[in-house]
Amino acid sequence: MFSQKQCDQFSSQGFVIDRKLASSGVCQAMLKVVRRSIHPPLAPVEFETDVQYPGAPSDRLSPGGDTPRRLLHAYTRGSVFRKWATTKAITSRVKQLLFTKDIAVSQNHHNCIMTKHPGFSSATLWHQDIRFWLFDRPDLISVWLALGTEYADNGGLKLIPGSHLQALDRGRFDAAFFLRQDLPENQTLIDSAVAAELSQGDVLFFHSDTFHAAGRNNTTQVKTSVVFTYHDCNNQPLVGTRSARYPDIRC
Ligand SMILES: O=C(O)CCC(=O)C(=O)O
Repeated sequence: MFSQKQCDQFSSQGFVIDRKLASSGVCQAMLKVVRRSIHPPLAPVEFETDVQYPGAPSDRLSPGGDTPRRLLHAYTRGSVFRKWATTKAITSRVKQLLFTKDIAVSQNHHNCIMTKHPGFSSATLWHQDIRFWLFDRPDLISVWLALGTEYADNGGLKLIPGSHLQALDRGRFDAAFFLRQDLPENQTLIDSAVAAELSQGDVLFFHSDTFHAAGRNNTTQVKTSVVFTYHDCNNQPLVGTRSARYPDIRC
């Protein structure tokens, strides 16, 4: 369980890191599945070219065009992922952060293995994960497990502490709901970001309203992380949206 201090940190900062929540054995078992799923990439996969974020190859035929960004549907890629997503070490913490006894893990969107490859990875601009979701309330928690070391230079996440509490006007975002970088008031916010430095087995819990971003992987090693998103069962995805496409798993 989280300590009161960790819960308070999540409330005020919008994120909290718990170190070494996943054992080396679990991480190795996941990495084994990932290695078998990359060459060739096993569907369903989101390629770097699909997102067209800064630095992504322009099309599938250009160099690096077949670089996977996300191995989708992690939950169904192996029992090690299902066990992880529903393990009490995670679900009890998410319940604490959401103040509920009844949660579900989504099988939609952030149910994936993030792979960030040297050479052809892209940068993710400043955003809130809620841009991907449509729920009764914007109150979801993403749980990010590092399967290796993560830091700014290999494309690790940066987060803006307390940004989940700020209500920004629509004009501060671009059409795709990324923070506009041409506005001085956004730059001030971005300047307050911190890097989430993670080691294998560390877990970052962050609120769907917390602004975060990540750079390209400038190293020679692939960076691999697993991410699942949870919500209170009283907070449901809107019918007919992609947030409701696949059934949630109660846990
Ligand atoms: O790894 C990245 O580039 C960022 C991923 C991210 O922010 C997301 O999937 O919401």
